[in-house]
Amino acid sequence: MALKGWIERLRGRAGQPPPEAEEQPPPAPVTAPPGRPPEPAPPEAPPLAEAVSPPEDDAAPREALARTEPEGGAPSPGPAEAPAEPAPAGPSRGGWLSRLKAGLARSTARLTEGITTLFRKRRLDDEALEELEETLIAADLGVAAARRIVEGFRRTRFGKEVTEEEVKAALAEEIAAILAPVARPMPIEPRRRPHVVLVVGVNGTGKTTTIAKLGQQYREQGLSVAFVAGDTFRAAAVEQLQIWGERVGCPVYAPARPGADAAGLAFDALKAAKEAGTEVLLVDTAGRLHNKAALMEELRKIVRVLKRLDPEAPHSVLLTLDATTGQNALQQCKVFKEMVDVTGLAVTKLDGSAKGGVVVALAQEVGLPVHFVGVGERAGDLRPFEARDFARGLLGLD
Ligand SMILES: Nc1nc2c(ncn2[C@@H]2O[C@H](COP(=O)(O)OP(=O)(O)OP(=O)(O)O)[C@@H](O)[C@H]2O)c(=O)[nH]1
Ligand SMILES: [Mg+2]
Repeated sequence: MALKGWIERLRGRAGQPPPEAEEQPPPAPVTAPPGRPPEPAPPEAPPLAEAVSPPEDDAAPREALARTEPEGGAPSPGPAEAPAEPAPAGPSRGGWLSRLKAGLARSTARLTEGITTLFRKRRLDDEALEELEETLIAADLGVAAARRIVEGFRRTRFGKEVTEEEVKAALAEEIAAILAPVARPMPIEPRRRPHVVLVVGVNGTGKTTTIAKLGQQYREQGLSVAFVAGDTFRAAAVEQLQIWGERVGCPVYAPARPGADAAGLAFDALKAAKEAGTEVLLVDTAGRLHNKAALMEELRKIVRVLKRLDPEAPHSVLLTLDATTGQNALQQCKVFKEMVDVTGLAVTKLDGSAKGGVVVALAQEVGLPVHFVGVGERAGDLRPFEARDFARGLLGLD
């Protein structure tokens, strides 16, 4: 089809009613060929923020399936949300542990400062345990977890003289015991073709970046991956995902125009991904919590239309939480669980936060699986959550 006709068709599609209003599922807006498999990301690509220009005309119709290959040419500034660094391959386990520890440094400082002064040459008496409980609450572990940990200390170490190192090691053990039940990897079943992951969360919590990081990691595992730019109202959000798609070699299903129906896009994208035999489909969404009712309706509608094509989709609903928001993350869990069937969490920005202890509160009080933690903007900075590593990292232990 000639380009002009194709764009006209896209424009026409944008004005159609949402898919759930129709008796039959709507046709895919575009029959863009699936094309050849994506190329791996260039190992030495320029910094992402400099790779692509912002769109000149936000209102211009876009392709519904955009395959963005890395381009040459002079770098120019990108959208504000674009990550600042390229995405290298994931670090070794040793490298990751030191990165995790470094990322958690601010949280560690907050937690251990109190402990250091508290337990120097002291017996673990009632007063000391009370102070420990306060320290843990101040470090965002939450009242319930703090109480549980202190009770553990009371049972096993009450009245004994303890060194600072002993206290830290024992705390790490108690914390790891709280975290262990929620430390579960996100199951991906490529045979579903595609396994659909709906990524939800409040604005700025790291949805888009998490999608990009996961996309890169799954690609490195040899899976075919595509993204859906479901935050359709913000042209910059679509652009940000397209930049990432280009970088990590994943096709991006984008709306025909800003503001197009997100559920319609999700439906069309899943249909096209099925036809293309894509193994993992990562769906970005809007996070406008200030209009909770509208967001709930939008997310539920996305889920409903996905189920028309695959009754089990979305197979995962990943909620991203920004660790810097501390206890607010618990509230966000509650709100999003009301909206959609959240299956697991990704806790981001632990590197910028002194509130990493909130992961313990989440484990104790919410109990949803914690699939990933993020300690930076690079692809390798998002890793599966491991209870012991995290607990020891939080205490600054190797
Ligand atoms: N330091 C740090 N920054 C992160 C991490 N994860 C994401 N970010 C940054 O946080 C900012 C927001 O991330 P996005 O992925 O755009 O968040 P979003 O949820 O998609 O935001 P909206 O699209 O506005 O709803 C970006 O600048 C990311 O680079 C992390 O683990 N550590
Ligand atoms: Mg986003």
